[in-house]
Amino acid sequence: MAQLPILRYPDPRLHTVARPVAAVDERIRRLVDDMIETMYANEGVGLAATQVDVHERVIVMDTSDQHNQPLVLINPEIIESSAEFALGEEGCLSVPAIYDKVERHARVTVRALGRDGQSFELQAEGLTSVCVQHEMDHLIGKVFVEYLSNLKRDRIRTKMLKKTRDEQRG
Ligand code: GNR
Ligand code: NI
Repeated sequence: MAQLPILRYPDPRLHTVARPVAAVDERIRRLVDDMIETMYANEGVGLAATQVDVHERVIVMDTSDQHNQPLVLINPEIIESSAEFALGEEGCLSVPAIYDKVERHARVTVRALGRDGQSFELQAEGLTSVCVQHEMDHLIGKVFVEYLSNLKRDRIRTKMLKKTRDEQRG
């Protein structure tokens, strides 16, 4: 297993639309395992392949209390979403130290392939529902800050560019 570098906003590669996985083979299983390691190492509750610069429809998540129940969603599709919406605080490993509120469907039902290539359905609510929607947005090239006002997004962009520059200077 290996940790993968995470793209940081405003990297234009975060806006790439991922293509479906053609076959859940050894290459995809290795990607999944590396993504799980990367997610845990960075204390995230989810990670989309887009964030590690792989533009295929692969998500890993773990919203369990003990962080010991990794979920793998390959080629995920939302098959049902609640009419009810909920406002929740979000963060993103690609936009470190920035948190803001985003409105999402309160509940979603997702169909996906697991690490074994078998189709399954997930009924999600609470943080899991937020996380699935956040990760599926990454797969279509969308970062949560794009739901915020232009003013907030511009401030975040400037802050992130400075932070990245400062870190490179050391
Ligand atoms: O670790 C993460 N926490 C989080 C908190 C609230 C809503 C969404 C998330 S996802 C984020 C990890 C990440 O960036 N996934 O793409
Ligand atoms: Ni994210």
